Amino acid sequence: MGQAPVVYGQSNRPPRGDYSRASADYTCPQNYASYTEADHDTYRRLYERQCALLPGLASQAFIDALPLLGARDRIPRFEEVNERLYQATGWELVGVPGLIPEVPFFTLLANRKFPVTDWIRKPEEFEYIVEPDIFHDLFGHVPLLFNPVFADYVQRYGQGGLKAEGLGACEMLSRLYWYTIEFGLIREPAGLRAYGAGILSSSGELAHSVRSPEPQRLPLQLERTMRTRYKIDTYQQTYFVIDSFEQLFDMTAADFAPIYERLRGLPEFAADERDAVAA
Ligand code: HBI
Ligand code: FE
Repeated sequence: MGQAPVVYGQSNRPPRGDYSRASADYTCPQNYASYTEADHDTYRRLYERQCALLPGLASQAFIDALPLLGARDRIPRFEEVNERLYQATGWELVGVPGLIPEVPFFTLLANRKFPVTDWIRKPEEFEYIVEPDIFHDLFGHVPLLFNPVFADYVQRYGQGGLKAEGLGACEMLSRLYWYTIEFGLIREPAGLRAYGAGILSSSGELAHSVRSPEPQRLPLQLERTMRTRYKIDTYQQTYFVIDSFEQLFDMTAADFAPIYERLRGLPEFAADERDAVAA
């Protein structure tokens, strides 16, 4: 079978993944034997560094679930994580060669399958990589899929995505993904914490998102969030803050079609456009 490679954003480099291995739904088996000792060592070093940064910055729900990933010194086998994950919330990880088109992506989420890129960055990319690799997907996204409420939100997001596709509203809905699942902040009893995968898997943005005075932090509000553009290759200049994962889930109960209609006629906000009221 094999699929055409997919590239997002301004990247002009060919994507890293081997899309020729992907099935019609863009999934491919995790080729565990293909990982070198250098790959396992890169995973171990990324895991170790990121773990040391979590206290006081990462959501407690994330910190509590992280050990469920299993191995810290080697790349985990997806089927081993799935034994625990499927028991916990009915989700399972599926391998993908990298970023995949919107509809296959939404379809996987709607079926409680999370696409995890199956390759890892090179040692020289330790500090930063533009495309999501296995460390971003596994370390950043998977632990919170063990949280029942968050797991239900992600499935509902996928279902919403398939509807949005039919309404030409993918861009608006992808902003909700970006400002929650990728770069969301949450107010916990101990204070402001990060729960977005893009933050949790980044060595620099974790402290920046929670502590820096530079970015604005607004309460998550469906319409403001869906109208706010984002940048993919810098720290975020706006973060949206929730009070609980239940709030996220309850928000997706609404039918978004009338919201899309209303927003279509309104101007968008730049990623750094300030609001009078901050969170
Ligand atoms: N593909 N593998 C993968 N991972 C993602 O997070 C992803 C994707 N394709 C599309 C996409 N995210 C975004 O456009 C979402 O906002 C829909
Ligand atoms: Fe991601």
